Amino acid sequence: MTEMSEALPSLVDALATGSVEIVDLTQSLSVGTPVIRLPEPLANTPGWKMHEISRYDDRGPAWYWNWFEGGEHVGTHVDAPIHWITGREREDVSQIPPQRLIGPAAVIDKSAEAAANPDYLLTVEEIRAWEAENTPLPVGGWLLYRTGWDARANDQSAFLNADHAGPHTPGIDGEAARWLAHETPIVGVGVETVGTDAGAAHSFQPAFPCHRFMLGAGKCGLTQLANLAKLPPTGAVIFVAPLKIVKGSGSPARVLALVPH
Ligand code: 23J
Ligand code: MN
Repeated sequence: MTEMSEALPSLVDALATGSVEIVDLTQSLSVGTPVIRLPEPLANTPGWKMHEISRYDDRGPAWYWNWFEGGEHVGTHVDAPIHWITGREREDVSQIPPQRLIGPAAVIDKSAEAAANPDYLLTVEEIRAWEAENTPLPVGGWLLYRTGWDARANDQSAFLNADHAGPHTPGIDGEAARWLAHETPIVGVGVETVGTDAGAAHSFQPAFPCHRFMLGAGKCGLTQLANLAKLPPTGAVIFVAPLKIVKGSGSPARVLALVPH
């Protein structure tokens, strides 16, 4: 063979020397993992559950294994286009082209704003300002929206932050969701919260705009991310690995970032 790309040997070397670091963007998956709560009369997802099959005992003397149950949308997970009615003719989670699951990350940090206002909504103007300071949103990339909400990820009540009026968690405004879906070359949006839409998005016009526009445009959602604070605004590459569930609307995922030092 001739002229083989040196990109992978360079990457292997960079990983060995530590000039590229691996950051785990995945929250731990356990019975304590927070899950979304939709209001009555809507149906809700079960959380994560594990059942022991055997543990070096009568049921299996030399091996430990479990079986699990849980919703597709539990913990750090991918929303496939087919999850929303606007994407109903589009890909299920097994059909998402793998090329879309590895790409450059654009990280926008609004943790100070979200700390001051839990209903904070990201706007087109702010994403434009981020682009002016950094680089245009990348082709085939993922916009990762940091809000500081990952600090609440081990506490269902703090994570959902609900009162009598419903949940209060940060999100993306309707115009920004429409713009990201139709006028930028990104393939997905990732967040630290329980869903890609704000807690109050059930009352937006239209409702759940991030789901509606992004999934309708064949793009993906990615939720409950951890460690976004360890990423630079540009320069990281993420690997998004949902289970290849046939007809799945989404899946828990392992999400890793390669970060240059
Ligand atoms: C169903 C209905 C509304 C929402 C969601 C699911 C999610 O957040 C999800 O995990 O896709 S907002
Ligand atoms: Mn979801």
